[in-house]
Amino acid sequence: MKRYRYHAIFLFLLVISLCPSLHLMAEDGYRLWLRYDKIADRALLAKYNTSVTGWMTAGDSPLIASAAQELQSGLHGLLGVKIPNVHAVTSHGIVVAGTPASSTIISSLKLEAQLQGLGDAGYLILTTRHRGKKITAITALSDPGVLYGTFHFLRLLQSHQDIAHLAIKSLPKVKTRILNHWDNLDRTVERGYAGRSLWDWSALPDSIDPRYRDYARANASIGINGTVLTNVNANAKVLTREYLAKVAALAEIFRSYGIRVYLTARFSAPVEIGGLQTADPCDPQVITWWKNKADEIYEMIPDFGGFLVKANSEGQPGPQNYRRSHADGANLLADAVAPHGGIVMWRAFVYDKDVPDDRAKQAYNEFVPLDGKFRDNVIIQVKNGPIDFQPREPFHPLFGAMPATAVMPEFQITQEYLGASVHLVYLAPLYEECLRSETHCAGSGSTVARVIDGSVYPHPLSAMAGVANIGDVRNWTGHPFGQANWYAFGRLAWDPDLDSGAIATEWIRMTFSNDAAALNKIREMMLASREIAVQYMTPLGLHHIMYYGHHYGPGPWVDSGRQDWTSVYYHRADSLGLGFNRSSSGSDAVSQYHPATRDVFDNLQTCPENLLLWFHHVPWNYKMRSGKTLWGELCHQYDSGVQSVNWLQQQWRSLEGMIDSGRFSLVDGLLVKQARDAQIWRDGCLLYFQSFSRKAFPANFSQPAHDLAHYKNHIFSDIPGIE
Ligand code: GCW
Repeated sequence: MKRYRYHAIFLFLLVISLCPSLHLMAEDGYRLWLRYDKIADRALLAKYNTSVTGWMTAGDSPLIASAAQELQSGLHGLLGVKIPNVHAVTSHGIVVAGTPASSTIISSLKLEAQLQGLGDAGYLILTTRHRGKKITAITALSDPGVLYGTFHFLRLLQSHQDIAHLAIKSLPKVKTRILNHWDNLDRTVERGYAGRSLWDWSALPDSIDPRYRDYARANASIGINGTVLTNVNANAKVLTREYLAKVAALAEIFRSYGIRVYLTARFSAPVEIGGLQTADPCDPQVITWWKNKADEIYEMIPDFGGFLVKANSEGQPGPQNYRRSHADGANLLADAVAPHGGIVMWRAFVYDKDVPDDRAKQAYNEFVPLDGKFRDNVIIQVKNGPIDFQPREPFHPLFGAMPATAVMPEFQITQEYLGASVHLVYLAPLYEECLRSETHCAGSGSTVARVIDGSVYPHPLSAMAGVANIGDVRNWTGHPFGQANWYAFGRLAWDPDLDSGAIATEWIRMTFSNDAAALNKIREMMLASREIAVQYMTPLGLHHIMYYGHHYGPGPWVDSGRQDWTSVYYHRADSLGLGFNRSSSGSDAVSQYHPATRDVFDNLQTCPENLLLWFHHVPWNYKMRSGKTLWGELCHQYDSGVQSVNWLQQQWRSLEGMIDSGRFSLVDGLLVKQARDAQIWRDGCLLYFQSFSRKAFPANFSQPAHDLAHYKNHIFSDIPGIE
């Protein structure tokens, strides 16, 4: 008897371990927004089952193979039955994916006029007829377009949309939609909070982690078409032949998903790995070295995208080491990759502790005089704001200020200054705020989005970069809601005019639930979350007052070390008031904006209150629009931030049972930490600023539990990626 019992238990365990659907129930977040679980709504399922009875793809490229694989697994999963791969349209409901060149069915539809202008990535999804049979055509002028259209079509099913009468046309407004990985060759990730780097350099090129393909799939599903594999604080070793072979292996996989590989180029590489005495961009040997290096790379990776460079910034080498300009440096590399169609993304994130001027002004001062001096295959990569990925910054004044040069934005997806992978912060509203900002550079309507997509000043290149939040933890991003930031970045790079609420809706439907009650609650949380973080971290335009080094907790008291890395440099608290005077009576950073914007920021009365302390040093008793004094408003902002995190917690708890238990309890636990640390932000910052304002906390204000010294000594020892 006993023996049989053991057999039975063993058999049961074996079945469990082999049964895929039971694995899926575990819901560990690995599948991201591409879950393809069977649709539970029977009526909807019945409708879909008549609209989709078979599928076919045309063409034999790896991209089309990826589209076919996606249709096969996606339709099977969502509809709960195997949908046949057919070779002819003999019934209604066939999905036909291909280009007019690859598919006779598509070419017979005579879609030339509609396909015009779709370029190499746009697509159409049409409900139409072929020989009397109703079909869904997913078509484009190129194979990447077919793949993007396929993902869009599956998204419609995943998010329960009507697919009976489709007439969708979509094309990207930005050409290069690219992730920047700050991944080091030892698999540590700078500002990474989701485990180690995905790239297993020691195992490459011989072993290929299946995860590489899943990474590429996820990116392609949101339109991302490029990835910079290595940290901008670069290691020249990645440019050696040995490493290039590893890079080529990754490029091979990513190619099937339309993703090109890029590398960071360490400016001193000719010295470090080339044996030269100099890296001077005007030295003939250096020019030849880069040219040969580029030739070698393209011989191994024919579709290599190009280089991303951080030069003369935070200790990185660059052309200024040789008294040359950023244009000399960028053009050196641009000339090397130009014969192969490569590009150079040259970062404008430069500032120098020895330059006495306001750090916020330095990039503009450095780059505007170089406008027009860069090659056509150079694009200047500018952070969204003039300091450094803060919870709120005004848009960078370089947007719209270099009409003769292509300029691209760099957003941070990883939450360096926004709570790492612990705080629930949906970043699309931050990206959107920057993209919709009016630069006024060419009259009204010249928003940052219009500048970077080339509609204000046309250029051959356009691009948008996001610093990735991805690592090798099972759910990719640590915080389940970090996935939404990756998703939103891709969607906005495709179309910078998308609405952050609409993007959240798509993501929630695919990732968590199509149930209206759950959807609305989660969306409400997401859309409020960024402003909540601003409130408990850096309200009213405060910035860069994070803890020294790790940037997770508060550190307004940081006052030693390199001056432009201290907090006191940025908040300028004193007995009179608070804030950095960047108005015309101060550092005059305002004058880097177009006069229409400058005047608004310059005037205390018209400056938006959410940027007040960014641009002005404001007296403690200054009357805010709420009627409170600055001090009273500051207390109110920090306090409401904390209360709102408590609200986030309650909202989330009310979702129990509406979403799977795995992700429910993970987020629940993270919110506990977030609430605790938001309270530390509030109490630490207010106690510190109180030592300048010398004012009492408002009536009914809950007093900090400890004294200032306690907060100054708080160590955040349990934050992933932070020691
Ligand atoms: O925000 C700062 C970060 C650095 C980063 C740098 C940059 C990669 O603290 O870690 O270095 O910006 O963007 O170059």
